[in-house]
Amino acid sequence: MKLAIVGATGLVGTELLKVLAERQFPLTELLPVASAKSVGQLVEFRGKQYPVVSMDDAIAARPEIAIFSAGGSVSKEHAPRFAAAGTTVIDNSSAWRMDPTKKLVVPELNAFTLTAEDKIIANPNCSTIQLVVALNELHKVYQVQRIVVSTYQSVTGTGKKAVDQLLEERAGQTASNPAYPHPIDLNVLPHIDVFEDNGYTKEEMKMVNETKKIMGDDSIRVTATCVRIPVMGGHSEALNVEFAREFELDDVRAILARTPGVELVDDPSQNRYPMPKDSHGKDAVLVGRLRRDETQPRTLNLWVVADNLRKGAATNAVQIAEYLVREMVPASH
Ligand code: 2RA
Repeated sequence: MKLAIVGATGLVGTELLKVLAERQFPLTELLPVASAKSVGQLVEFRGKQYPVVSMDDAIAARPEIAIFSAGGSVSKEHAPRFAAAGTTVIDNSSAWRMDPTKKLVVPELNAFTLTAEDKIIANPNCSTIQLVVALNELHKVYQVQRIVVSTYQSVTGTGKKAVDQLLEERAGQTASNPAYPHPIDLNVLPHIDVFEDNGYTKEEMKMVNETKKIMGDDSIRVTATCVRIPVMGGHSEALNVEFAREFELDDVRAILARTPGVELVDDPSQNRYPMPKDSHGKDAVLVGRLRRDETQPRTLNLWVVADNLRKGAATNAVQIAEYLVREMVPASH
């Protein structure tokens, strides 16, 4: 099984290698792909050094699977080239997510929809993944009608430049190469990605549109406020969810406890609730602060935290690859 990682030297690419090794993904040959200037650079994987190869060489090697985390323009240009060569692409960018011909997959919810015809598979946005994992089983029982979500997103979601800005500001320096238009340390920015004509940011509209596509229900009403906070890893979200059917909190708790991918962390009497620092290195989506919204019927408040580089990106992509190998062993080339 040959596997290409396009964007192998970025934050998510590095996390992908870590997760692939941890989960003992059955690859026999790794093809790290990065920018032309990185070709030849060595990438360590399971104690072995692999040279970064060019995009063309990776395509020519005809890997069974290629996982992309290299931005939308690189994916738009090169994912179809891999697909034409017979490779199945799993893409972390937003390039294909809302394309009606492409599947947007969170394995716990909809991996079963995949077929051998799907040669470009979209990995959802990190903040969307943790939301739909948390609501998956509750939706089946009570039918989600409306979601109001406010996010508190870590700087690792932006990338290394943002991490450097936070660290420099935290050290009392002015950021040498800022990722944000304002200081991020001791501050919060209600601005993730770019603003659209409707006054929402692209990040907020990703949550609105991707959630409905993954949950397979365009009637679900979603409104989002996405905020960047000075945290080094782990996205948090406050969800207010209105259901079609009435619920009992004890039943909600029991359903969350059996929801695939969820870890219930909810005991305020012991100050136990999900926090970003507790999500680091974990693949579970941590859920807590369960309480009824007393201001309107059939509505629940909950707090959802996940490692945005892992379940929010790398692990979700690897789980899709594992599904492909398990269910549809790609033709060996
Ligand atoms: C962010 N979700 O957190 C976006 C992209 N990873 O910046």
